[in-house]
Formats: sequence, C-alpha cells, structure tokens
Amino acid sequence: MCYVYMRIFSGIQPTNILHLGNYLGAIQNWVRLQETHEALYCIVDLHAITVRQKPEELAQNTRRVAELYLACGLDPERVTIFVQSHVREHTELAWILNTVTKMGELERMTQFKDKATQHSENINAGLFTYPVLMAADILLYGTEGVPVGDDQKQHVELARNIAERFNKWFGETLVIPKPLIQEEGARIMGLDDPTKKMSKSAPTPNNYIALTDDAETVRSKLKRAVTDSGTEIVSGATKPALTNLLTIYALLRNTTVKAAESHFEGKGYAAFKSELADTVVDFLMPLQERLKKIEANPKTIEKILKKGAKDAVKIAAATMEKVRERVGLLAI
Ligand code: ATP
Ligand code: LTN
Repeated sequence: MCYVYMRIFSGIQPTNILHLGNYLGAIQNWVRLQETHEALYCIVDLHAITVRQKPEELAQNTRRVAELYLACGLDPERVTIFVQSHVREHTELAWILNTVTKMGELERMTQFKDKATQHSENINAGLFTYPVLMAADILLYGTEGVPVGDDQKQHVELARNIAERFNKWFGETLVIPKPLIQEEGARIMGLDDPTKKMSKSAPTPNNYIALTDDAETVRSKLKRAVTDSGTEIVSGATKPALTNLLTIYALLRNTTVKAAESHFEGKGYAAFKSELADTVVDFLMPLQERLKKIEANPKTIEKILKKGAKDAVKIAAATMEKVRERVGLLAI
C-alpha cells in the first residue's frame, strides 16, 4: 500500500459542546487520517476567548473537547492532542505574523464579518486578528495539510499567503500548508435554518445535534427540523433542508445520498425523520458510553494533554528559533 505520510494540524474551539457538523465536517476525517499521517489535534482555547466566555466554563469546555476527541476515536498513542494555550509559541508567532499580514486581508475574512455582526457589542482586536493566530497554529508545526470543514478554507488560504510572504521577506522558513476538505459533510447546515451552517454558537440549540444529546432530545430536534416543500425525499439545489438531512443520514450510514433517496422513495417525511433519528441515536449512544468511561478517569486526560503539550513544544520551539533568527531578533 502506498501511504502519503505528511504532517497535519487542526483545531476546534472549546466554545460549547461539539455537534454533528464538527464530527462529520472535521473529526471523522481526523480519525481516518490518523492512520496514515503524523497528526496534531489542538483545542484552541485562545481562539475561543475572541468571543466572551465564562471563565469557569471555558476550562470545563476545554477538558470536554479533549474527552470528546477520544470518544470520537482519536488515539493518543498515534496523535498529539494538546491545548493551544499550553504552548506559548502560538502567541509569539502570531505577533510576528501580525506584522506580515495586511489589514485588507483580514477585512475580507467572512468569519470575521459574521462574528462581528453576531457580537456587535464586542468587536475586539482579537476577533479581527483571529486568522493570524490560526496561521501561527498551522505554521508552527511545518504543517502540510489542514483537515477542516469548508468554512475554514479561506483562513487556511490566508495562512498560505502569510507563509509565502514571510518566506519572501525573510528567506525560506515556513512550510506552505494546504486545506484538506472532504467533499461530503464539509458543510452540515443548521436544522432550524438550512441556509446557514450548523454552529455551536447558534442562538438556539434546535440548530444542532450535540454529540452529548440524549435519544429523546435527538428525536425531538429532528422532528422540529425544517423541511422543504413537496412530499418526496430528494436532494437538490431547491431542497436545502432535505439535502442536509439526507447527507447526515448517508454519512452516518456510510452510504451515498443517491442510495438514501432510493431507500426513501415512496416514503413520507415522518418515516424519513424517524429513521434518521434512529441512525443518529445508534451513532451517538456508543460514543456517549465511551465518553462516560473517559470522564470517569480525569487523570488520564490530564496525562494526555501534558504529554501532548510536551511533544508539541518540541516542534514549536524549533520553528520559533528559526523564525526569531530570520526576523533578526537578538539571541542571548
Ligand atoms: P462556532 O460556530 O462557535 O464558530 P463551530 O461550530 O463552527 O463553532 P469550530 O470550532 O469553529 O466550530 O469548528 C471546528 C471544526 O468543525 C472546523 O474544522 C470546522 O470547519 C468544522 N465545522 C464546524 N461547523 C461545521 C459544519 N456545520 N459543517 C461541517 N464542518 C463544520
Ligand atoms: N478557526 C478554526 C479553528 C482553528 C483551526 C486552527 C483549525 C483554530 N486554529 C488551525 C485548523 C487549524 C474554526 O473556527 N473552526
């Protein structure tokens, strides 16, 4: 077998509980990639604070994301799992990269525009330079591939531009990364509004299925989920809601949307939604069982995060040494 062995890096913000969009758009791919790649998976707590967080909840959410990484199938023996703020080099490189990034580039970022609208009471400088910190995350590790959902493509492209400019100004230093985006599931839409992505900071929990939702909650959220006009269970440009629900069904059943459409031919919305709910529950229950076992052993997570930070620092510190020298910062 021919393996492409390259270093990959990705991260999730501990802003709330993870949802099916995070799993199908990102983590499911991360689990596959761990077999063939050298992977670092980060919990990006410094990104999370660009939106106000309750301090007592942030630490808890950070631990919870680490637990969910394991429950979803990431293997700490194979991959490096760590918390962004435990590796100080992220903020140091971000500062230097701020000086290589143009205001206009950041003004074009659609996530900034969305978040600035959502949080108009707190449009802070960190929210604006968020993509620079993300570029630092990626570039610190000589990352070649960044497995993310479609919404993050623009940020990874900016990281490429920043790296190219840095190399041009200071000489070949940083590896140019590529986004790794799966075709299906790259953008799971909200259950209450299929024109916007499923998001953990959506105004209502009816927007998403959290990985920790119990069976009853899943059924009730899917029952309420918006559908399109008509009676047939089919996907297509004029059927955004059904396309989304069929995609979730197909991805969890390891089948195609086409096959799912044939399966539901002649059946109504109620039958479809009920089978979809069974599918989601069958996926979530074993995951939640694993989560319970992981939660019962808090020391294990602490050990994994400590070891992860130690391994990450080794790579990050070496990159920073090179970067400092290239930029001309005095060494002592
Ligand atoms: P928020 O909405 O609070 O900004 P989020 O739900 O978008 O958060 P992130 O932490 O920003 O979650 O994203 C983690 C990963 O999950 C990223 O790779 C992102 O691309 C992916 N992702 C997030 N939402 C979706 C979605 N609806 N469909 C597919 N992938 C998604
Ligand atoms: N911005 C990303 C989270 C994130 C990330 C990263 C993803 C921060 N740093 C580095 C990949 C690589 C998001 O909002 N999903």
